[in-house]
Order: sequence, then structure tokens, then C-alpha cells
Amino acid sequence: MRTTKARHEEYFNFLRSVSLLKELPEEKLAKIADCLEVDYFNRGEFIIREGEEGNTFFIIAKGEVSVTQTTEAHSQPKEIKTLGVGDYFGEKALISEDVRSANIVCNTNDTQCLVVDRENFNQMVGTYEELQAYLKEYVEELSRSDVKRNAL
Ligand code: WNU
Repeated sequence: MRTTKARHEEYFNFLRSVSLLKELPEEKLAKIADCLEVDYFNRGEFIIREGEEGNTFFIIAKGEVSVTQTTEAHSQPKEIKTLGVGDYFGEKALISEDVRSANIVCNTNDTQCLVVDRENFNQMVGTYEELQAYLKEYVEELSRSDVKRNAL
């Protein structure tokens, strides 16, 4: 049997390896590990759909996903990039208080994402100005690249 403590340690150790979170103190990471949910996806499943409302932030613990987006030029969403273990997504809707701005499609079976809800995300990010500034900057950059590729 895998105990609650073992699971907590597993998430904690994984979070410690995520570059975005490397500046956070251990007690903060421990809190995040406490309030995580894990979601499982298979190849082809949509984790996020553009245009939908979203209240969650994801960190990939296993597997790979594609970021795709609808642009003026194509009727089908176009792949922008792929993300793998230790990468994260879903911060933009939370930070810019907007709907989801791209699709996240699962590429591999048995993909595992750690899911942080808005309240815990705000707690995680809000108390660390550097992290907040970093993500805000990044989100603005994403908006600029969306404009460049004529995203809808
Ligand atoms: C992009 N344009 C848009 C990515 C992940 C994290 C960071 C890039 Cl800090 P959301 C859809 C999500 C969005 C982002 C992710 O897709 N995304 C992008 C782009 O060029 N979104 N609009 N590249 S991967 C990525 C930077 O996380 O957040 O909540 O849902 O809008």
C-alpha cells in the first residue's frame, strides 16, 4: 500500500525538481504537495480547450502534450510546441483572467498532470514577487506570439 506520507514525499520531491519552483522554500513546496490533485490522460484527449473557462494550473509529471492553436490562416488548430515532464501550462487564463488561449492535447498514454486550483496557484505565486513577475512577463510574451501568428 502506498501511504499518504509516501505520496506526499513523491510529489514534494518532484516539485523540487521543477525549475519554475526552484526558488520556493521547502515549506511552500510541502503545502503545494498537500493540495495537489493528479489527473490522468490518454493520447488524443484534450486537457484544455481554447475558449473555455479555466481555473487550474498543470505541471506535467509524466508524458507529453501538444500546444495547438487556431489561427486565421487555418481551419484546423496548428501545433505550436510540445511540452514534457517538468513543464507546466494553464497559467495564462489564471494570470490574465481570460479564457483558455490554446488547446493542450495529450500525446502519450498514461500522462500524469499535477493540478493546482486557482486559489492554491495564487497562494503559490502571489507570495513570491519574482515568480509572479516572471510568469507575468512570460504571459505577455505569449500574447505577443499569439498576435504574430494571427491566433483567433
Ligand atoms: C502560446 N500562446 C498561448 C504555451 C506554458 C507555460 C508558459 C508557455 Cl509560462 P491558458 C492554454 C495554455 C496557456 C499556456 C500554454 O497554453 N501556451 C501558450 C503558448 O504561444 N498559450 N496563448 N505556448 S506553452 C507554455 C509558457 O500555458 O495558458 O490557460 O491555456 O491560456
